[in-house]
Amino acid sequence: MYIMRKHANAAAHASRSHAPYLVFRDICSTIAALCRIVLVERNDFMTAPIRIAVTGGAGQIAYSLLFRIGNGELFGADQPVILQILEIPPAMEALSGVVMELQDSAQPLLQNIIISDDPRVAFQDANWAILVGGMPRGPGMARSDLIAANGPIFVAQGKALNQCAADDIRVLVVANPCNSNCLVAKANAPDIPPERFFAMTRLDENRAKSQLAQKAGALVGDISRLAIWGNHSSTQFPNFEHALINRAPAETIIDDRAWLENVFLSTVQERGAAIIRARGLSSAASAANAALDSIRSLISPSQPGDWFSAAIASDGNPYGIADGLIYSFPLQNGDNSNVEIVEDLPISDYARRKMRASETELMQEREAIRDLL
Ligand code: NAX
Repeated sequence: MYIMRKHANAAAHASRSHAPYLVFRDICSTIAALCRIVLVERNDFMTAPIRIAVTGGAGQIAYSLLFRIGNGELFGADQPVILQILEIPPAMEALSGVVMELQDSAQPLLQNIIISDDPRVAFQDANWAILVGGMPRGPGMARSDLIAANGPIFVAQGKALNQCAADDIRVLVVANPCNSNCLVAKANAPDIPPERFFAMTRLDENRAKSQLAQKAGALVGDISRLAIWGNHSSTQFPNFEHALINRAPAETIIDDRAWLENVFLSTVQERGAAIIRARGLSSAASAANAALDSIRSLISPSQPGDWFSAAIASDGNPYGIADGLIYSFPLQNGDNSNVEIVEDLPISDYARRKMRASETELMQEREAIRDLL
């Protein structure tokens, strides 16, 4: 009896002495469950950020571009980004004002903003570099002078990319002359695979689509297969011969070859100058828009049967354009961001002459920067 009572007392004592522990355990497991819910809900924001270096951050294109990257337009609404912005010392104060505005935009995806006048800082671990900064073309400055003035900038930036960028770095050159600047950057970054370098001709493509759509009374979304061939300059060739309007050959809808060869071509080729005349400033919002379009096309599969334009290394291209240039071609993107030139397109004698004229110009530009390659 004593023994039984002793056991009963011991059991009662034991359950009494465990009670605080059990309560504590329940509280802990509830907290753990709540933490798990919070962590799952925050999972999107735990994705590693993409680092995007943008040069020329105090300039007018960047003023549109940076904010659109920060709000998720480029890499999506769940992808955090870090902006790494490069400027030259005289423009750092202006850049600090842009940074204040980026901060004041309170964009949840924009995790950090790094600014520097040293390309090695701005390109550190960058996954993308959008090279917008460069010396502008001054009054009376020949194109060859501009090429010579900008070349050294892209030597330094190519070397810094080679040294500091992330293994998956991809580079879009916007600053003019963008094809040759891209060639210089690529040549000075020997450890980065050449197929990671692009120069922007997407603004020309967008301009060309808009002109065709207006002439045909169609929507820009109805225009497909319209690529820019060659240089981002007045020798560029917006090849209307492959273009479709609502899936029909453009020439069957716009039955006016003289308009296509003359008005259309020169309007697209001279559009930048027309905007400067009208606005007193060069294209900025449309250029930033085209940079976003370019990168989106480079990171996502192309629409079946359609293509887009960017200038890439011409080495081994299927259209007989000389190797060793950065030349704009129609491109398609496969499932794994595997960007390739569209092959087997018919090239008329007329198109061949236009393609050759732009190739010749690019070879002349290359001669002007031979010592930087
Ligand atoms: P801005 O003159 O407004 O801005 C250029 C910025 O680059 C300036 O803030 C300047 O301080 C900075 N900069 C100069 N040298 C630099 C360097 N070494 N490192 C970093 N930053 C440097 O020009 P914006 O209107 O923004 O145009 C920028 C470039 O885009 C120009 O070269 C322009 O010709 C070119 N464009 C290219 C287009 C294309 O389709 N590929 C179209 C639009 C534009 O014309």
